[in-house]
Amino acid sequence: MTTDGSGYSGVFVPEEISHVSAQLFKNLIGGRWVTARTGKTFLNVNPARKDDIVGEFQASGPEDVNDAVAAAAEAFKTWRLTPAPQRGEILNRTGQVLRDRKEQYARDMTREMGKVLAETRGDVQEAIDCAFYMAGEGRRLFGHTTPSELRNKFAMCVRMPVGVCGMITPWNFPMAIPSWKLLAALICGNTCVIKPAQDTPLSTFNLVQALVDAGLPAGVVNIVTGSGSQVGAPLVEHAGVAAISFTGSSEVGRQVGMSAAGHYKPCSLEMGGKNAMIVMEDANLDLALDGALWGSFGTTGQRCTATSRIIVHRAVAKEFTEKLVARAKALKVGDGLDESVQMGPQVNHSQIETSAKYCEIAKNEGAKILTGGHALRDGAYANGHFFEATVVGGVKPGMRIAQEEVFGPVVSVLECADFDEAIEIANGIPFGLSTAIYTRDVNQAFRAVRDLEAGITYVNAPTIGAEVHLPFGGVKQTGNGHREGGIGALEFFTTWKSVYVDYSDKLQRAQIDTEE
Ligand code: UN1
Repeated sequence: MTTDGSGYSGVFVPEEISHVSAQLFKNLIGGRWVTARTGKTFLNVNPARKDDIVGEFQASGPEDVNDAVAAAAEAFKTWRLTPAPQRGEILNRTGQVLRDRKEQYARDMTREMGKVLAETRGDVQEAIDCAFYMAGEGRRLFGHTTPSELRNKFAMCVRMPVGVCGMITPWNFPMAIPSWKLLAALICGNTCVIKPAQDTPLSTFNLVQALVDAGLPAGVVNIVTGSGSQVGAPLVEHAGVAAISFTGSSEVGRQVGMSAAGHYKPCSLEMGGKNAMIVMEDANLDLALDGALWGSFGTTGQRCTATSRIIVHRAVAKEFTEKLVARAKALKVGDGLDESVQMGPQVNHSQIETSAKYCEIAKNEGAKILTGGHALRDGAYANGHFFEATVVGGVKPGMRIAQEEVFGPVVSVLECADFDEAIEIANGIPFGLSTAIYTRDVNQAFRAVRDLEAGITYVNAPTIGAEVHLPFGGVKQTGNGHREGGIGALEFFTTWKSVYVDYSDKLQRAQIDTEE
């Protein structure tokens, strides 16, 4: 890691740890890299090669959260007054730094998270896109003016930062998702404390290092690594934290939301999905197959937007399913650092256990594993958390395999008789993040856009592939009404102030003196 000294007061010295020979990473608090007050650390391990230790990170506790929040509160005093276009310049430079380091950061990410290099390059690219998009917001952050009901009175609404923002981020998009939160919060004038997932802290360090090297002042972003109970929960409850932005499971998100509500805190939750792709009988089947494969097995199925249900019209179901199974079987699974590999490992052992558990559940419910269904343990696979690309057939809408999020390379195929039934099946779940329809009938496509209950609908493209300048999030148990990306993010990270300027030089009473 490097620094250019701009606004950066700490010195990061990599330390060799004798027992694991791993680089030691410290928390970033008030511009200084510091060890946790707990004196404890944890290891970040490559999921493709368990003997490869990516780094040793701080297992922090509530006192470290206190320090980080105090630093962020101090930095807020000046950052909120830094003109937004200047904040935007720092984000613009951050985008350039990330672009220069894209390959290294992608390799670091594949090593800590497992997904293949093409995808980790995409993850870093998403942070680059976000940096440039949010940099531009520094010259917009539009408010609005509106007429006053009184004479000689001016009315306008302006966006204000909310203060110190706490962020809890997942391991599946370990740079893109922190970038959605951090860069949106920063352009709005907030300061931040971020707790990255314990499986993938390095990518957040890399993102924050890029911000620091681009000139971000000390204390504006602070990183505290550690567990949900020791760092996440204290962050949510901390009186000095004005807002919480969380991405993760619906189960944990629910706890985060309830805790934040108890502290009267705005809280943005982005949670689970059970995303459906509808394939109608008039679809371009080869295109739908490409989409199904990418949507289901990209990121080893570990996206909240992953295609996990394919609802196929019965007229084409047999042909589609046979071809899907053949293509899933042919996928090359392995270490994502090998450019020829198409699907990497799952992030940890517990995730492959979950995939295996759902395959069992599916079989017990009467569905059929058409290919896959097992962890890969032989030969080169023995040293990592690999699971076969799995297609489950004969799935009925009410089965648990069709209702619950697996977050692994396991896709269910369901048949439908017509468009209406496809929509009914697609909507018959507790989640509502992403959806897709493959059809060449424009009427059907627009009806799907209207009727699918989800935050995102794709026509003739799979359920993954959201771009940073459009709102990202979902309905039902996927979210609590907020959006990331685009101007949706600004809505969460700013609060409206209504401003009335009376230039009449006399007392005017709203709602009363209106008839002069
Ligand atoms: C996620 O699914 O967890 O839309 C985030 C996509 C990516 C982001 C996914 N741009 O697939």
